Amino acid sequence: MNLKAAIVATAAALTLGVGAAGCGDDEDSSGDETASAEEVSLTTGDTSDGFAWEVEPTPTAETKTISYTNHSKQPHALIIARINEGFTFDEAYKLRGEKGSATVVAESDEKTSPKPDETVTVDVTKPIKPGSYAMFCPIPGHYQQGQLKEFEVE
Ligand SMILES: [Cu+2]
Repeated sequence: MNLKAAIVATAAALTLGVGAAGCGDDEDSSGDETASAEEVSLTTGDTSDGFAWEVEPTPTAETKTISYTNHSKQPHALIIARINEGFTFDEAYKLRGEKGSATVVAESDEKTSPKPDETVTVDVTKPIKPGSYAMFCPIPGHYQQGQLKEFEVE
């Protein structure tokens, strides 16, 4: 009886220990800012007043693919575009990237626009040259509710 209790307790402690170690490892790898940005993770989800939009790490000239996970209850899409000089992101969005306002470097299509609880891979199809970029969901109203990250590439 006592022995059995001890074994159960030991097993529980081991399980906890493994769990804690696993967590620590995850934090180490995701927090490594010097790691390659070849694959960028993008996670979206619903919040009380819009959408979450977590990008890790920030894309660089080396970025080749975006792993896009949708925890939201509705489908989403993705565009990464260089916003050309003389235009703000809002202006380029209204112009749909026309009139030289933006250059799309990655864009999800029917297959790579994630439905709820889906993870897809979106490829970068044009060189990410130095400049100002926006990474956003092009579905009307969505970037205004949080699905937007603006970043610079040196
Ligand atoms: Cu969206």
